[in-house]
Amino acid sequence: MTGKDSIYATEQTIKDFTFDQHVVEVFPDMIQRSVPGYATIVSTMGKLAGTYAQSNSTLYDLGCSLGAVTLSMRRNIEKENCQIVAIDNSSAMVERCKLHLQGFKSDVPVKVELGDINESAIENASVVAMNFTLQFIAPEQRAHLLEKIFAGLKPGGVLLLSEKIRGENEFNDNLLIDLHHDFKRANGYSELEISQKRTAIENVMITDKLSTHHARLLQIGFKHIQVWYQCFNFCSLVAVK
Ligand code: GEK
Repeated sequence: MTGKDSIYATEQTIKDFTFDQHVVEVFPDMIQRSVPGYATIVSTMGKLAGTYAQSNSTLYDLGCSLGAVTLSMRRNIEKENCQIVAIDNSSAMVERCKLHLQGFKSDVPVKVELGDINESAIENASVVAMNFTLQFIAPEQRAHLLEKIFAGLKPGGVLLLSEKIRGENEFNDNLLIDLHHDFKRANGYSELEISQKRTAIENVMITDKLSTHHARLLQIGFKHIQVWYQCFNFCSLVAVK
């Protein structure tokens, strides 16, 4: 059972945000009230995985948290002999993810692994999903991780990448931040919760501009890059090898 996110509801000394047991307990509520369109993004990533999955290949869910994207991909895979590898470096997340996945039946095998995606092998992949995970990787490691993913993808394989983005300039960034904060208020977060969460996350989640993502993916060699979703400062794209 998971509950309502009230982690920052009381005034406190703010430490850097981590994906610990407290976060696991409220994660579905937290992400759903914080990320506009989360349910649409997860279900569409599943559909895209169904379209791009290749027979005899592996689909990856990097930074899987409780396995929402894994489940969505698994529901949509129709090709033969596919498996899913879901990886997260939070042991609390991985333990809960395994329990959660046991609640659903499927013929597609899933391996849930505790590990750092910077160190994990990506091999024989037709689909690699990173739903709001790259933003937690140190900026200087991002290109290397994406190069490894590109190398592990089969021709025609895809990266499904969702990210919180930074506006292209200060004015645009503030406009998007204001809209996002309004969204959080409308979902019941108080001013204190919004501001304390912002402080907790600012050293751990460094966002890139959409133009930075686009240029980096092109530079790495992705052939087609298409943003299919954006609401405020949250976007999701497909990059095809
Ligand atoms: C969802 N995709 O529900 N290696 C492995 N995992 C990592 C690393 C790393 N180096 N860094 C962070 N994580 C999910 C949501 S949440 C996004 C993803 C959010 C993991 C971290 O432990 C957390 O579970 C996840 O990436 C990011 O569709 O909470 O905004």
